[in-house]
Amino acid sequence: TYVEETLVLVKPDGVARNLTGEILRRIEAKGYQLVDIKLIEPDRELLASHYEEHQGKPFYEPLVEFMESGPIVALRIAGNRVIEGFRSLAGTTDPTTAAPGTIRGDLARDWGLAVQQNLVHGSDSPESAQRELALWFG
Ligand code: DAT
Ligand code: MG
Repeated sequence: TYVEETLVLVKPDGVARNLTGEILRRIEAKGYQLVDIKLIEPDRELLASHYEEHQGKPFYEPLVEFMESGPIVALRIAGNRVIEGFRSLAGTTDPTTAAPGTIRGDLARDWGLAVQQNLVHGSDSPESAQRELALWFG
């Protein structure tokens, strides 16, 4: 086995729609361990650092504004290959085409609205996970 940790964020749409429990249920049902959890309203500095790879892209400003629009639940979870595994649970970035059975595919609404309203974030590599866990959990 290859136990690792990843950062999951329940984004403002997930918290506002009372989906935190459903998302955590799916994480626990998969067998991942909850290591830490907190409700947080991140400042722009934290968000800029979190999304630094996307700075300058056309969707960056709307993304950061959306992430500032309400509280976020940050989760530190552990498990065998959990970084890749959680992204598989989450589904692809665009909820419109995310597969059924995934968090985004089942629960993210297609309102013809923005792609950023896709309920969750999950780190995409061991390096990102380490960096993002330090940012959100210190
Ligand atoms: P992911 O969250 O699946 O890792 P990402 O890191 O490429 O996706 O992008 C970060 C977030 O930015 C993503 O959750 C939603 C938003 N986003 C990505 N691509 C977008 C696009 N083409 N238009 C609008 N928002 C986008
Ligand atoms: Mg990403």
